[in-house]
Amino acid sequence: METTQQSEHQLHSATNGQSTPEPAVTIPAEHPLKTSNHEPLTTNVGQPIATDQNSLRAGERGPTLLEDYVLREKLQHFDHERIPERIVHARGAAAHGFFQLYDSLEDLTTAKVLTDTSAQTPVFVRFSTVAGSRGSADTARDVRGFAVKMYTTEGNWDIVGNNIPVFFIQDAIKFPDLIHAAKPEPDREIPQAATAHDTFWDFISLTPESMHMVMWIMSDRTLPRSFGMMEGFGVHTFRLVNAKGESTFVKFHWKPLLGVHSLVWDEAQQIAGKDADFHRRSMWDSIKAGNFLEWELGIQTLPEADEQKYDFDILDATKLWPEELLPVRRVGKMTLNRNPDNYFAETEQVAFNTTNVVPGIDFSNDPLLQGRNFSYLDTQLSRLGSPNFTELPINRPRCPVSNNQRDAQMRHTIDKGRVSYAPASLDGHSPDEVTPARGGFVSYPASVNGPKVRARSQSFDDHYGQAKLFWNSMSGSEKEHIVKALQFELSMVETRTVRQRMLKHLLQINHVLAEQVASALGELVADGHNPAQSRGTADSIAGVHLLAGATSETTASGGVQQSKALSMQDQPTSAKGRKVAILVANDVDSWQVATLQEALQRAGSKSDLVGLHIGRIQGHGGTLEVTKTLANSSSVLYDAVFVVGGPGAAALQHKGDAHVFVAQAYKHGKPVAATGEGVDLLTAALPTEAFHHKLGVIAEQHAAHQQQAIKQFVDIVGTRHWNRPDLEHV
Ligand code: HDD
Repeated sequence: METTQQSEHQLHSATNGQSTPEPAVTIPAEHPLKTSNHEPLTTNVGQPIATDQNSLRAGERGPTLLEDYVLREKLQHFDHERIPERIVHARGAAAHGFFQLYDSLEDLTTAKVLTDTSAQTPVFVRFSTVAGSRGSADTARDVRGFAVKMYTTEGNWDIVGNNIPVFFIQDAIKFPDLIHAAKPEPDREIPQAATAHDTFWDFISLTPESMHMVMWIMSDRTLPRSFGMMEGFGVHTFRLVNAKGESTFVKFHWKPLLGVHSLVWDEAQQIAGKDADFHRRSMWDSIKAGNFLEWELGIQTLPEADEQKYDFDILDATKLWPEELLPVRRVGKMTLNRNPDNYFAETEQVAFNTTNVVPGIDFSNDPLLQGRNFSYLDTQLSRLGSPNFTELPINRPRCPVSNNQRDAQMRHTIDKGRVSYAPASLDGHSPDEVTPARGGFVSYPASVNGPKVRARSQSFDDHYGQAKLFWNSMSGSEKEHIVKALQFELSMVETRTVRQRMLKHLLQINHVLAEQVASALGELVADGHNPAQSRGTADSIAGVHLLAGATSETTASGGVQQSKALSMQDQPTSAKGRKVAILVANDVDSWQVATLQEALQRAGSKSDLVGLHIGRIQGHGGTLEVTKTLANSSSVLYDAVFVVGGPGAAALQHKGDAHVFVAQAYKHGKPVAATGEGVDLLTAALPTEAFHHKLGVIAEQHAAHQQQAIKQFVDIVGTRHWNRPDLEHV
């Protein structure tokens, strides 16, 4: 039976032609839910089906009959199950939740969602990668989409953002070129979900405006640890408009309460093979376990009068507003607390649109935004097949909808009456326009004048200034990761002139950066030094120091030379939302396993017992339930590793897979701990320096101190240790 809060039909009677108009049936607050537990099996028109195991045929060994409408209906429906995947952001995962405002922003806007602190606004948020197909891996190096749909009382408000605050291009007319260059190359359909190929870097190296974005995508920001550990950005400058009709420019931010954290490239590549669903699984599991994902909504505001105040143009989507100039004010919190019921109906069919704004929120003239304002509706029409896609449960506003739009494919609403036009005087007449005083949307009356030109303002011309700001703001190890990412990506480019063109751009951003990248490409940078000889990267620690000191004078940044907000170095860390591998074997200390698991659970971490086989094993002091094996998991799927002591732990020392497990965790900067006999595995698998420096490696042989070791470990579960020596030799 259908469990539904929806009435039989959606009936609109505002245009009712009968003498007594019937009240409009309000749109259901939620979507119809259907479960199929022990219900009678039927055809799509409700005829009970007696057998679904065999088609209708002439004789048991004879041909299938055309008459078999049950077979035909089932196959026909199946044959049409797919819809076109999104041209970009095809791979995504989503969750439901709500937004709650802290303080009213009525001095800035009339939008009820930003003025009513008592309202809990339902939200649906979809995270995505950009370039890969629907079946590609979650951990590809890529920008992440961060699309928020708020079902406000004044209509749907979508912030269709990314986890990076700037974009590749300044004008939407370049978007198809950018995406064609990034997607698999058209003759060979290679590579999938990767920018490390010729066409991407060819386009980028010929598009200097992309250089700021290039620094972001080559940083660890494109390797998020989880969706809940990413920032979100509306990217463009929007407007807030208050009751007096005054406009304030605004940028929207989502700040994760868990802090911003990332994987490393080697790890991300391995995860793509070990668990291509790493991010969606992590979000699903967290929400299911009651560890909800939380962000604060932040706003940066700029008075209309200050539009031209800075040396960057606020209409240029390749520029951010440094938080040192315009601080982020946190105004509310979004919580994702419910997994979707059905991937296709919700996550696949959700349709975001940058034009979905509410009264009190308006657009700026950012040419990228203006183009997007055309593209999203257009794409939904081909993706979802009909202008009635707004009637799909996931897209339907939770406030009344009423207008004279009619018909088209798959119309669900049954509009009653004779009137579907305005003005109309027949009884029932058209829905009334809403005056601004009663909350009707009016566009901010910005003055516009100028000749019609296909040209960009000179104020968009600085392409390197904020790339330098981003570079300067990175810690030494963050810079090292950028260098390595560029070395990797450009070394995959087959065409030498493209690689060389990119080096010229990098040279404009920072000399040391360009030299270090050039060293991996066998190139000399412009001044003729052989970088491989002059500034080798063989000693990683020395390389990090060198990079930390390498800065460039910024421009287009309001004078800001370095911005703390751009680095992930000092982000809050905790065990919350993390996952720990506990390596076990027969006869390990069961009491210690239980103590550790409890401590981790209290701290908000999930843990798996990883052993030589799944199922029950006999621990020292009790049985243990092992859920993962060294063969079916890997340290890359965890944030930290603990090897539990006890007489049986010695067995792990002789397992190659166990060595690889802890050695890789060490290489990726993760906390590694062992107690009692478990320490032998660390001694065998890790370099001797690992213990001397105590850099996130806890080795506690004495039974009396094991409690203390567990506490220390839980405290650092969420921390990566980038300054470990000798990583290249692990
Ligand atoms: Fe876009 C999808 C974010 C520029 C055209 N975009 C899409 C999604 C996100 C973004 C998060 C996925 C929404 C979902 O989960 O369904 N896009 C951005 C950001 C941009 C941006 C932050 C720059 C600031 N996009 C952009 C431009 C254009 C598009 C300049 C075209 C002129 N984007 C699309 C699209 C998509 C899309 C083709 C594909 C699927 C969809 O819209 O629904 O229309």
